[in-house]
Amino acid sequence: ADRVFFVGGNWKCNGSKSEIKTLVESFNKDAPTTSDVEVVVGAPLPYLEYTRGLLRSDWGVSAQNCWIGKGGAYTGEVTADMLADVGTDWVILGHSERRNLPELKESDATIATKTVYAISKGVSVMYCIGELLEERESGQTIAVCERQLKALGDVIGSDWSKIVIAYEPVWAIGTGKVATPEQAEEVHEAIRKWLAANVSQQVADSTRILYGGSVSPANCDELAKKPNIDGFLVGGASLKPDFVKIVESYK
Ligand code: G2H
Repeated sequence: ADRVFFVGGNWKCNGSKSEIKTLVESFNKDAPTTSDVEVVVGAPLPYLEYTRGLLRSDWGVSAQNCWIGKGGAYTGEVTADMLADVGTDWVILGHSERRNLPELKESDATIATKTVYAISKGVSVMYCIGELLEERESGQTIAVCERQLKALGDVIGSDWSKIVIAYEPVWAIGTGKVATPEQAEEVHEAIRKWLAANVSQQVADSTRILYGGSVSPANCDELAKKPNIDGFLVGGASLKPDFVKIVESYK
């Protein structure tokens, strides 16, 4: 399949203007210029426009959340319209931290609604799914991922061209406990089968499925060899200059 390798950085709630400047300058200098990998960095909202202004033009900028629809009396929220207006190409939606933190607890339906609205405004979406440790241990991994995919499938229709799927097993996030290439590949293959059976073969063949959860320069090459792993969503390791090594795992 001719899926362009994709690497997303998710800075989460970290950074300052001076730290972003130093980091972005190293990315601009050290990373290869090639159409063989698509790279996007996810900055906190106050820094989106600042990051866009500094970052090399062949890399995209992503937000990490947005409101479910158009603007209005929603104190503290930010719309996809606003993201697009300040040059944000992508948004990460359904990250496990937003699904599971007790203060946030976003539902499958909320995340799916956000996704459809963001796409309608021209903002592409990294749609995150993945199981909790207890769900893996009770044999529910695939069922949980399918439930999270179905929430989107129910509302999005047949065009998935502005979506990449990020499979992030929650037990592997920020824990240093990366899924083995075999564990990740098994779920990625199931996701692609789900797309073929429930959307279309064309969408199954063309949609990038990323792995996320403790991806590092040391483990990315083995994961990237798997046929259904089309890239990564990288948290902690995207805050360091050697994120470039993960970008280079497309090779
Ligand atoms: C998973 C990932 C980035 P980390 O949340 O989305 O974070 O690479 O730090 O596990």
